[in-house]
Amino acid sequence: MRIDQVELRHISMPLVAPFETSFGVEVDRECLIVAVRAEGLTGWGECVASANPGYSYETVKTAWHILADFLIPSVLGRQVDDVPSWIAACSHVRGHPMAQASLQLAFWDLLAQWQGISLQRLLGGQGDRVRVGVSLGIQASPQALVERIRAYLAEGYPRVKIKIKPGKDVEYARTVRAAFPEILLQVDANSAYRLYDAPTIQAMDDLNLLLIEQPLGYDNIFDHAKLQAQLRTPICLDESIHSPDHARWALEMNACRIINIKPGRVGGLHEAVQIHNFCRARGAPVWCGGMLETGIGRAANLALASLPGFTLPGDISATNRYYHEDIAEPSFVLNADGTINVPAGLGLGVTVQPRVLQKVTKTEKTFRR
Ligand code: OSB
Ligand code: MG
Repeated sequence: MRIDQVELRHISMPLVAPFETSFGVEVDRECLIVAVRAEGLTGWGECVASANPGYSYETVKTAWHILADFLIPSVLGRQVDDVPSWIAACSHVRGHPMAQASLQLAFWDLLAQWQGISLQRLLGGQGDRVRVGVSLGIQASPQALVERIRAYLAEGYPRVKIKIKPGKDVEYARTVRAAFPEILLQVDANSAYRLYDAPTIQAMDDLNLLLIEQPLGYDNIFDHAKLQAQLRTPICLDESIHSPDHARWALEMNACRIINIKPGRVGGLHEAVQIHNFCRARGAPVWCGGMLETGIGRAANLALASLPGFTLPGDISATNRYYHEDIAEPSFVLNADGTINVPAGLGLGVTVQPRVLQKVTKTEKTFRR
């Protein structure tokens, strides 16, 4: 395939409700959308970098810079027929995994369409649906959190994740567990603690949590190994895993027992599959994390989460948990069995709606060869 044109857009989508984590509150989801055109086809990608560098050093503006000035010029006009060649063409850029992953996703979508198959099939996924959960932001009080969880359980979500931060942790988790003694429950600290906070983390060790996600520093695999040795509950790493090597280091160091795989955080779907394969061979469970994606990123996450090693429910909720109106159709709905269907159409299997896309676009630029 000869890459003819790339379009880059900075979009802003209003969330149905503000999403608060230990690093801040998001009211509108800002991200980048890329469209890569070749052979009369269009492949779509989403860059999950946010407006602020709270989750990752990457932001929509750093990703725009890396894409516009380095990555897009290195693929425009080129003949690229497989993922390894694409990665080789982009490998001169160090870091910036979210920028890399967005362009790589558009190429995966193109490649699947070119081959006349779904992204799920190209990735090696199986089955028509995946088990999912819901991730709740920090609420004003433990009781408010319990009520929101009650509503999501009534909708049919089979697994709940709550965000925690210092001062809104043990009491919140205990109240939720007391209200719902049987549910699949996990907590996510988004790097809000230090090793000397181990007693606070240990205070949640008897709550029968599925896992404790990223309690310590985003760049600190080492101290997670020290903390895991003091806990029965598995640690799951999110922010600390930026590449297949990080996943290997973390498991070999016993810094975690579970890995949250987000294609954007690890540089792309190719790297996500590599981490999945490595963890599966070691018997370590993985699950697909989320970044409040639009229908484009959500479709890709569903395809990825259908690989056999994704044995825990993903942070892939129904469209209406995030947005009143999405840029791609059809929207994703929760099935009665707590699953969401994996798109079966060509490529990503969703259709971008130009009218909605235009409405949410802040800036756009077209790159031609
Ligand atoms: O840490 O998993 C996280 C959203 C934005 C940034 C980081 C995280 C999250 C979520 C939301 O937990 C998951 C979702 O998309 O539903
Ligand atoms: Mg997380």
